[in-house]
Amino acid sequence: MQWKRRHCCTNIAGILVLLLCVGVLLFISEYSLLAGKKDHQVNSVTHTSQKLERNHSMTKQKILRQEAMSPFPARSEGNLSSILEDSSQQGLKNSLASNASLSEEVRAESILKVEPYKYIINEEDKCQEKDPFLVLLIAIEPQHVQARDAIRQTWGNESIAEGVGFVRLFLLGIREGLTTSQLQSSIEAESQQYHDIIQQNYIDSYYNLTIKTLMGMHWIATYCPGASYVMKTDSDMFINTEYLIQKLLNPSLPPRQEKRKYFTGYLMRGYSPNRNKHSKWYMSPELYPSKRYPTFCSGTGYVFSGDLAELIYRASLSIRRLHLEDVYVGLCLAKLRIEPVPPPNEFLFNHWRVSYSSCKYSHLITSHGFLPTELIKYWHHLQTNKHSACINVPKEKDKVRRLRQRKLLWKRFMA
Ligand SMILES: *[C@@H]1O[C@H](CO)[C@@H](O)[C@H](O)[C@H]1NC(C)=O
Ligand SMILES: *[C@@H]1O[C@H](CO)[C@@H](O)[C@H](O)[C@H]1NC(C)=O
Ligand SMILES: *[C@@H]1O[C@H](CO)[C@@H](O)[C@H](O)[C@H]1NC(C)=O
Ligand SMILES: *[C@@H]1O[C@H](CO)[C@@H](O)[C@H](O)[C@H]1NC(C)=O
Ligand SMILES: CC(=O)N[C@H]1CO[C@H](CO)[C@@H](O)[C@@H]1O
Repeated sequence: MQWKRRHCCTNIAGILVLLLCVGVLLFISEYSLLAGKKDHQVNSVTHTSQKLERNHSMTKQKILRQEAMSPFPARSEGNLSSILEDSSQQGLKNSLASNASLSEEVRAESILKVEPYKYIINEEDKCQEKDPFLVLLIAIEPQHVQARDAIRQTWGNESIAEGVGFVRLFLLGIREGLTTSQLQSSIEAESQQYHDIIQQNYIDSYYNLTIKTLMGMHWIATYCPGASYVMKTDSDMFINTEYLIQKLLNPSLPPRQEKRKYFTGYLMRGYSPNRNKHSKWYMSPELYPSKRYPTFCSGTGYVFSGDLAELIYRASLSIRRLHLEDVYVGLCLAKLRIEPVPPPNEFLFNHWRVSYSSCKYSHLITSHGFLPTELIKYWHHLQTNKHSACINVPKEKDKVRRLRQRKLLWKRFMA
């Protein structure tokens, strides 16, 4: 009797569980069908592109390596190029606006194809052993040896984040002039000593900075595609690399939580092209007819996830080259429909010089306009004071206030 009842009850319970399962299954399939329909287009594109980005297989690296050697970069690689082409129509509307027709873009691309810049100095094996967490790409003119030395001693010192994989690379073109060969041989000696220089054979000038940035993107995509993050910056910057690595990027997160298609820095939103011919930032209406630039990040220092290097480089193959490097990267991002994200707070990235205090400098990432000697001085001050950098700040404020009050009292008393 008891056995029977229990048996029948378990039977009923079993049936109920079964029904519940069927119901849940039906619900899930219905839901995913609906969701699938709604986001179908978006999903299929982002999904394939993500898959491609994560696949840093040897074959892909080989293709890119061949590209670095051959004068004509291989164009089609799986579906990445078709994705770019798909988005080009939309990207064009967003960024280049009316006058830059597709045929013009194709022309620009063919120009790029026939003028590849060969590596004169390269560090092909920099990432062979281990994928670095952060690669610093530092734009610098060949003759600025002192600045390179200051950076090696300060924010570019690889022992700042030895365990996590931190790579420093200086980006160089070549210099024209009488002393060229002498300079070149000293650069080669420097490269032998530090192994932190890459150089291509374009003339190193302000107007060629975009080429320099693209060299960096190409290098990451070709020789270091597994880098988690990349920062592109300049030689006259103060970079708090420790804060950048530990606080903004955080190497202790598991790889799955690392950011993808991430781009941040000092955001320049809604800027119009400068039409004053005497300005350093002049942009001719012929080159860029549109009234506004897409959102871009100041070239003084921007940070992005490693997956973007290849995407930006490939997007650049079909975007007419503009000399304003940061605007240009913004155009590539617009074409890829990737929006730069604001940093967690507005004080982190500065494209001007922030007045020095160890408290302020222990909580920022970039500050602009430093001579090599200043860099060394402030860096060492920050290193010795960073652990107690902000302790005395409120006290100092109090002191100033008390002094002011005393002065006021004194003035009243005297009056
Ligand atoms: C990566 O690419 C290789 C060859 O292109 C392929 O065999 C492999 O399945 C791909 N892996 C993933 C995860 O897509
Ligand atoms: C980098 O930092 C380490 C440790 O602080 C120091 O020993 C080394 O000399 C520094 N490297 C340079 C080039 O200054
Ligand atoms: C940029 O580099 C190329 C290649 O060396 C050179 O032909 C061109 O004149 C340079 N442009 C400027 C503005 O320096
Ligand atoms: C594009 O710009 C050129 C001058 O650079 C001009 O002659 C032409 O009419 C413009 N085309 C359109 C569609 O605005
Ligand atoms: C090489 C490769 O994977 N090509 C595929 C790209 O995507 C289209 C559909 O969009 C497929 O048909 C191709 O096979």
